Amino acid sequence: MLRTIDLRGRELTHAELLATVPRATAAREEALATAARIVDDVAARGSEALREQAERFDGVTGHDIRVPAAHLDEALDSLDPAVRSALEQAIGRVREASAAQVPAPAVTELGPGARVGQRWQPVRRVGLYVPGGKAVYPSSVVMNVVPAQVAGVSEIALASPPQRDFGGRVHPVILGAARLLGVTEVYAMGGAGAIGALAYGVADLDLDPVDVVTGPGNNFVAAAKRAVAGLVGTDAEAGATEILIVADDSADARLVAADLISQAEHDEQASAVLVTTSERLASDVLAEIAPRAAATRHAARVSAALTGPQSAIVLVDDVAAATAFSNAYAPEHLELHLDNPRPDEFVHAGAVFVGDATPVSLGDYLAGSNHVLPTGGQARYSAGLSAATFLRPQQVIEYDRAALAVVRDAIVTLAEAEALPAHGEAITARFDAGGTAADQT
Ligand code: HSO
Ligand code: ZN
Repeated sequence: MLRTIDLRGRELTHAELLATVPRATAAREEALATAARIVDDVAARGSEALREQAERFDGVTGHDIRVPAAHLDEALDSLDPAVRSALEQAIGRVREASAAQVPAPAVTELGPGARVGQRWQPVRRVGLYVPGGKAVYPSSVVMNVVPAQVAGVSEIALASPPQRDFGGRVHPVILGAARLLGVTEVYAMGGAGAIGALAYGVADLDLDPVDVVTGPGNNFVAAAKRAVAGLVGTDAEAGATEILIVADDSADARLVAADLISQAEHDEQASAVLVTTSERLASDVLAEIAPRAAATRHAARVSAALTGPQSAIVLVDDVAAATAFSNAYAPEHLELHLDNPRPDEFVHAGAVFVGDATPVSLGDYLAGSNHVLPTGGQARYSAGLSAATFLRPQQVIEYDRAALAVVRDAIVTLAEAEALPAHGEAITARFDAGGTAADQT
C-alpha cells in the first residue's frame, strides 16, 4: 500500500530534503498549456466557448449558464433540513473565526502633524469557484463566500460546473448553500473556462469581470488561476489534497490510518504522508490501512492515491527531523499526533491540526477554520483563504507643513542622490518665498 522512505541515520540539508519530499507536481505542470488555451478561448469567444467546453467536459448542452433566481429558491426550499442545519452551523463557525482575520485600522504618528494610516479595503467584486467533478463541495461554498462577506466584498459571483445528472444545473446542494448565504449571482460553468469567464467577464451573460478569483479545484483550475493572475488577484493554488501526519509512538494507528484515508478519498492525485519516529506505529498503520482502504466507498480512488508516488510513510530519527521534513514539504494539512506537540515549530503548513481529537475532516467542515488551503508546497509562502484574501492594506498619508519641514532636507538630499531634482523641487516649492509654507519653517 504505502511505500516507505527510511531517512533514519541520514543528515539531509534543506535542499536535499526539498528534493526528497514526495510530490505529485508533474500533472499540474502539464495542465498549464491546456488551461491557458481554454482561458484564451473564453476571453475571445465568451459564452460560445463556455457552451462547447460544457459539452466536452461536462456532457451538458442547452443549459442556463446564468442560474435563474427561481432555481436558487427551489434549491433552498428542497435542501434536506439536516444538511441545512449542518451548513448553518458551519457558516456560523467560519463567520466567527473569519471576523478575527479583519485587522483594525491603525494610524501611526511619526511626529507632530505626521501621520501614516493603514486601512483595510475590501476588493469590490469577486469570483468564487466551487468544484463539482469527482465530488461536489457545498462546504466549499461556505469556505469561499463567508470570508468574502466578512471582508465586506460588495459583489460575489459564484461558479460551479453544470451537472449532467441534474439536467445541466449546478448541483442542488451547492445552489441551496449559495442561496442560504444570500448569493444570487451563480453560473453553471466549470474548470479552467469558468476561471477565464470570471476574470475576463462574458458580455452576453451580463457577467462583469471580477477583481479577485478564489477557490479550490483540479489541476486545470489551479493552472487557469495562474493564467489569469495579474489580470485579477487570485488565492493560493488549492489543488489535489495533501495530508501530512507527524506522529510518535504515542499515536493511535487506527486514527492515523483513518485520517490518511479521509483525504486520499478526494482524488487519485491526493497525497497522504505519515512521518514518524516509531517503527511500531509505521507497521501498525500499514496493517490498519489496507482493510480500511478496501472497505471504504471510494476504495479505488483511495488505493490509487495511497499507492501513488506522492504518498509514503517516512521514518525519521527524532521529532526534530520530522519537523524539518514537514517544514520542507509545507503540507496543505498537517496533523500532529505527538506526546508533546509543539505546533509553533511547524512554520510551513496551510493549517495545523493538533492532537488526536482534531482530524482534518473537522477542519473540512465545522472547525470554523477555512478548508481552502495552499497545496504543492505553496504553504511556504502563501496562506489559506481568509478574510485577508479579500482585503488590501491601503496607506493614507497626511503631513502638515511643519511636519513636512522636518523632513524637507532629507528628501532633497535623497532626490539629488537619485538625480531626480524635480522631486526635491516639489518639496521646496512649498517653502519658497510667497509659498504657503514659508512662514512655518
Ligand atoms: N479536504 C478538502 C476540503 C473538503 N473536504 C471539502 C471535504 N469537503 C481540501 O481542504
Ligand atoms: Zn477533505
